Amino acid sequence: MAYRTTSKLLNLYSSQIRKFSDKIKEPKFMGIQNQFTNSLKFINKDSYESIPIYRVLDNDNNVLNPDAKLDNDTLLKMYKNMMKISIMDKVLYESQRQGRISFYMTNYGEEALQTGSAAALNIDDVIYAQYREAGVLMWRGYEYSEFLNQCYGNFDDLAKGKQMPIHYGSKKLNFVTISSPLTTQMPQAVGAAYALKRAKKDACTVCYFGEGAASEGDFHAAFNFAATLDCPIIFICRNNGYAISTPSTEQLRGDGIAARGPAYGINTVRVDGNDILAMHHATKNARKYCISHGKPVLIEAMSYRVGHHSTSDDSTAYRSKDEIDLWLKQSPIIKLRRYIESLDIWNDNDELEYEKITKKNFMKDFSNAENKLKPNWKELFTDVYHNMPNHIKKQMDSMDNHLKEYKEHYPLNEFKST
Ligand SMILES: Cc1ncc(C[n+]2csc(CCOP(=O)(O)OP(=O)(O)O)c2C)c(N)n1
Ligand SMILES: [Mg+2]
Repeated sequence: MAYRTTSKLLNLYSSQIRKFSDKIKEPKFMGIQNQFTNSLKFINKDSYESIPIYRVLDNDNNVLNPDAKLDNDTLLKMYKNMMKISIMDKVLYESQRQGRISFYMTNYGEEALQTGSAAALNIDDVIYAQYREAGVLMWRGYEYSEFLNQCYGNFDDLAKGKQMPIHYGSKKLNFVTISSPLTTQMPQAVGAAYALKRAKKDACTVCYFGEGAASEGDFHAAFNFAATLDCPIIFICRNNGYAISTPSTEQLRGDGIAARGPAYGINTVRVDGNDILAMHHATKNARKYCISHGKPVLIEAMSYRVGHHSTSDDSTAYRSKDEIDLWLKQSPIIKLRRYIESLDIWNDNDELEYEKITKKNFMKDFSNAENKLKPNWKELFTDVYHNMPNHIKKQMDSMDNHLKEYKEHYPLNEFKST
C-alpha cells in the first residue's frame, strides 16, 4: 500500500518536472530575498564598511548638522546636569574609600551620553537601565537627597536598604529599579514596550546596557522579540570600551554592537557618545520613529569608561595611564563647556559659582543622609511578598526573640524603632 502511494507520488512529481521544464518558476525562500551567486564567498566583518559614528559638534565648535542645534537654556541645563553627576561621583567615590558607604560606581566619561539621551525623552517613557546611568535619573528630577538616601540605605531610601548602593529606582520617574544580574533588564524592557503598544500609549521604553552585558543570552532574546513583535523600544548600548577588565576588543569580534541591529532587522545608528548634540538628536529621532512605526531602534553610543569599573576595581592593573589621560582630555564635559563658552553663555565665573553652590547643596544632603537612622530591622522581611508567607514570618519572629535576648550585642539605636 505504502509502495503504491509512493510510486504514484513519484509519477506525479516527474510529470510536474516535465511540465515545468521549459519555464521554471522558483519558489521563494521564507523571509529571504532570492538572489543567487555562483561565486563561493564567506562574508565577514571586512566585507562591509564599518558603520560610521554620527557626530555633529566638531573640535572647532561648529555644529555640522543644523537640525541637531539646541537652544541656550537646554544647553545650560544639560551642562549643569553633567556637572552635578560629576560632583556627586567624586564625593561618593571618596566616601566609599573612607568606609562610609559599601560600594559605588562612577559615571566619568559617560555624562553626555546619559544627559543627551535623557533630554530627548518624555517622562512617560519607561527607563530600564543597567547601573551606570545616574545622569538619566538626575535629568528626570531625582534629587541629590534621593541618590544619597539610597546609597546609605537609610529609612528614607525607597527600597529600605534592601539593595546595594547605586541600585536606584523611582516609580514616580518611570525608572525601573536597577538589578545586579547583567542583562535581565533587556527582555523585561521589551515586554514593557509590547505592553505600551497594546495599551496604545504615546510612549516607548528605553533600555540602556553595556557592550559587555550584550554577551549574555538575554541580549539576543530581547533583540529578536523586539524585532519580531514590533516593540516600541530604544536600545541604547553604552559601548565604553571595557567590561570590568575585559576590553571590547576581546569581548566582540564583529563591527561592535551596531552591526547586530540590521542582522535582527532593527533600525540602527552608531553615535559619538561624547557629543551631546549628536546623542540628543539621534535619541529624539529614534523616539519619533519608534512610536510612529511601533518598532525598535538601536543606538550604539561610543564612549570611554574613564573611572574604575567600581570601587572594587583598580583599572591601572589592566590599562595604561596614558590611555586614560587621553580620554580625560576629551571628556564630554570639557567638550560641551568649550561649546557653550564659544556661544558666550558660560564663563569661568559661572563655572566657579555653580560648582561652589552645587557642592555646598550636595554636602548638606550628604550629611543629612549619613545621619539618618537605618530602616526598622523588620524591613528586612517585608515588601518581598505581598502577603508574608509563614516561613518568612517564622524567621522574623525568631529574629525578634533573638534581638530581645541579646540586645546588648546589636546597635539597635541606629535603626528606626517603628
Ligand atoms: C549575569 C552576570 N554576570 C556577571 C556579572 C559581574 N559583572 C558586573 S558588571 C560586569 C561588566 C559589565 O560590563 P558592561 O556591560 O560593558 O558595562 P560597564 O560596566 O562597562 O558600564 C560584570 C561582568 C553580573 N553582575 N551579572
Ligand atoms: Mg562596558
